[in-house]
Amino acid sequence: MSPELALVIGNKNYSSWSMRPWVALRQAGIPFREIQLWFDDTAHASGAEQHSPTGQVPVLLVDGAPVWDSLAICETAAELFPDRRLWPADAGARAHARAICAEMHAGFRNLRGAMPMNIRSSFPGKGMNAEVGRDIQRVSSLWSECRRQFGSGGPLLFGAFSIADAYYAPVVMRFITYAPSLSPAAREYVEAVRGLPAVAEWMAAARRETAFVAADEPYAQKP
Ligand SMILES: N[C@@H](CCC(=O)N[C@@H](CS)C(=O)NCC(=O)O)C(=O)O
Repeated sequence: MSPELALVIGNKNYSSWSMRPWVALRQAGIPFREIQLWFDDTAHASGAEQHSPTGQVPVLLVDGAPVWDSLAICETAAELFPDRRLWPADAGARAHARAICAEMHAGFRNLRGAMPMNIRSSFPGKGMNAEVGRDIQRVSSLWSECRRQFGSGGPLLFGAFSIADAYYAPVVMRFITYAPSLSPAAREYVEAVRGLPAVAEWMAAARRETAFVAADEPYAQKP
């Protein structure tokens, strides 16, 4: 019998780490209950310590037991639901997918810091500097490389949907908000991710949110 899953997340407009496992589970059709917590002005998810020893979101509760950290959550979901093929089936592609997820998980700090995820807003040109430009260049080249090597079966990084697409979905959101100039291949990938039903559902919910979190809003004043 499948375990009962509950995913604890933050604000859909801002919480890039929450978006990754939510999109992975939803796009794969894995049923889960959503528990949404709200960020305070410092972007702390109020009440998260009730669910996770880190006091952060996301957390997946598997029959009530917490699995924290977005990558651990995605790995756990892939193991619990092997038929959903959350990782590519081919071992070489799977290793590559894990490498680019780890790279996202541990890196791109300049991009993440200067262009915080803010789905409902539009800030073209904001946040750009030389270091951010280098991060964007690296994202763009790793996307192109995946598409070229592994993407022949569909429009996503490994053709069909995988955790890698969920992992880069918040970068896609940033590219829509801050509109940096992108290669045609990167623009095509942005459109493919935005068109995923789970991503569209998350974006629609993010746009309905009105909470303003000062720590995540370097380019706007509190209304
Ligand atoms: N490495 C963690 C990062 C989680 C994280 O930074 N979550 C943010 C929200 S997106 C958070 O809960 N921040 C509030 C805090 O640190 O108090 C993951 O991948 O899940």
